[in-house]
Amino acid sequence: MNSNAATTESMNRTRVAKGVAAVAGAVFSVGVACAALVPTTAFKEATLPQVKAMLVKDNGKVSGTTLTYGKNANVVAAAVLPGFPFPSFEIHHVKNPTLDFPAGATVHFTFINTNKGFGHSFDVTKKGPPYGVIPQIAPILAGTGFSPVPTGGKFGYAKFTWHATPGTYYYVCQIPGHAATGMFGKIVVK
Ligand SMILES: [Cu+2]
Repeated sequence: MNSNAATTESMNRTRVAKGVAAVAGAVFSVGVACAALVPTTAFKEATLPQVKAMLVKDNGKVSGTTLTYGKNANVVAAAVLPGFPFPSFEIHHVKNPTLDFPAGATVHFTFINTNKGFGHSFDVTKKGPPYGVIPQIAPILAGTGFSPVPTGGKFGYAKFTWHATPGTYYYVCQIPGHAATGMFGKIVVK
């Protein structure tokens, strides 16, 4: 190897190293930006049979793409069930349904990430669409924050309770790009 070749080799290595550092920096800053946006809820792990048992606990009544609940509401949301488009939420096997609650309802949300290889969040806000690629939603009124990515036959789920006061709200996924490409739904309380 002559000295010119050695210099070129060294420059190439530097370029590759800089490229890797830039990508790592971008991923890191997206992570930090998102972490600052969301509350945290402890996710627990469930097996597939446990997930299936949780999914049937939803007590909404389906009418088209709307689910109507009573004063003691159990909402069980999943992302993303087999057969549904990525990214989306499913509740009572309906894609991104509108959720109707009576004023004063106590809403017990369960969110399950069934989407192998991907993280999601289920967060409630008054901010409606359109959403940016980095949604930058504040304030979040209630929610799960980011879920773990399912691995080894275990799926992350989290629960939280929300007291419904009259108004229009939205549930959204705060993972960059997800709300912007349709991973959200409407909540109506009256
Ligand atoms: Cu998502």
